[in-house]
Amino acid sequence: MDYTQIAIVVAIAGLIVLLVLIMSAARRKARERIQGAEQLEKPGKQELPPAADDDEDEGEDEDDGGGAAPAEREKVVAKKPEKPAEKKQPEKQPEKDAREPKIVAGKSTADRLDIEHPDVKPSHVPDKLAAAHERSAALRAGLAKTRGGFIAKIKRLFEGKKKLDAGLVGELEEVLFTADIGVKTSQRLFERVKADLSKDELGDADAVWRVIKQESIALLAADGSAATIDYARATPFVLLTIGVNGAGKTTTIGKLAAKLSQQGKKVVLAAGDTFRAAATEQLEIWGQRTGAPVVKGKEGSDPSAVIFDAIKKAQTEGADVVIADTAGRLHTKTDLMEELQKIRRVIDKAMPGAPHETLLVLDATNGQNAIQQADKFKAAMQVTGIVLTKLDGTAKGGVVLGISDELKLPVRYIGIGEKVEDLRDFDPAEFVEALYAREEEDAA
Ligand SMILES: Nc1nc2c(ncn2[C@@H]2O[C@H](COP(=O)(O)OP(=O)(O)O)[C@@H](O)[C@H]2O)c(=O)[nH]1
Ligand SMILES: [Mg+2]
Repeated sequence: MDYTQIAIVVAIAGLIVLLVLIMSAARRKARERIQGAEQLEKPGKQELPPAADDDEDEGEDEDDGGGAAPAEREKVVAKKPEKPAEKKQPEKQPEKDAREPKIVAGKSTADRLDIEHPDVKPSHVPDKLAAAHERSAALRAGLAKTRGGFIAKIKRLFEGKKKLDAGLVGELEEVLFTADIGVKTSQRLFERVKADLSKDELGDADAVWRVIKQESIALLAADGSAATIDYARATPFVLLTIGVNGAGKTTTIGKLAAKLSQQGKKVVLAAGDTFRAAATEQLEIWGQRTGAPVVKGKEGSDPSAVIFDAIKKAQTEGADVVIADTAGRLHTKTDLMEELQKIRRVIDKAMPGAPHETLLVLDATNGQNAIQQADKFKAAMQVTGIVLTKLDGTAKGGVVLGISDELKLPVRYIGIGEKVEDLRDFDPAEFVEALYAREEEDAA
């Protein structure tokens, strides 16, 4: 019987031990579940850089399961408040994530407002707008002196007047004719204004401005001024620059080489101004800046031969564009025009059909003299386009109207400063807007 009692006691003790074991296992499982839930409450935790503290905590928790000492428990409890603090950052994440799909849906005004949040705006859009704004502001600044000249005079005529009287029409005629637009072109502009005025008896000042602007754009856009040069038309595309000394040929070539290189075109420069050693050096500096090789000859050597070599080099190396510089003045015994004609013939020998563009470079500060110069060059050479430089340094920018109207040649580029970006494709509408810009726009 004693044995039976002992067996019962042992069985009860075994049961108790088993019960204790089951309970502690259940407790551990319950704690694991709570911890799992806490982990789930921290979305994006995996994306965060692993925090060393977290790892240590987990290690301690595991030890707890094996029966942690009270001191250790306290440590764990003391560490707990850190968790909500850590959670603060990830908690923001879902808010942001939730906002993004809302924007896609774009249902409410609030959502649309969210679209305008700087984080969400496509970054290139404001950049492009800012660049365009900068471009037109630079052009306006470049034309400020011209605007202060005849444009300001016209504006003063209209000040405080809504209607034009006969006296004012006469004054307008005078201002136009004394501007550097040129007699013929001024007449054309004025006739147009008068014709429009006669329709409505006396037109208002705004209408006159509109007519002058429209007629200016029409003048400038004629003869293909709006068309830019198609450099892909030939390979290599041969561009010859001509013009008097100091007009800005070499500078324009350098700026153009920079622009074309930026577009990924391979450019070869020909130092065709062999008259002065300094001219070649000037071109070489641009060559170094833009990475374009410069073909040169000795001082006083045959410019035709230098340009011929440059075209051959471009052909063998697969270059896209050859830009040839020329002298603007020669030894008195040599005629510049004859020399240029020879250059032209030799270029055609090097590559039949070339040059593909002959740009006459004119200095805007010369005003009406630029038109007279152009007439001489045009008589000797097949000029295909005009580059008008130094518009930034003169009040005579109106000459561009006369050049377009009288020479019947497209203005390809304009120079409004000495930096690369100051050589601009000529856009008649953009130019006229900048030329007649109001003072408020200047301040902007
Ligand atoms: N302000 C201004 N200066 C210019 C412009 N284009 C050329 N120049 C300057 O005019 C001067 C003569 O230019 P250059 O290219 O040597 O004339 P080239 O003799 O025809 O080759 C240089 O000092 C240039 O920096 C322009 O658009 N604006
Ligand atoms: Mg030069």
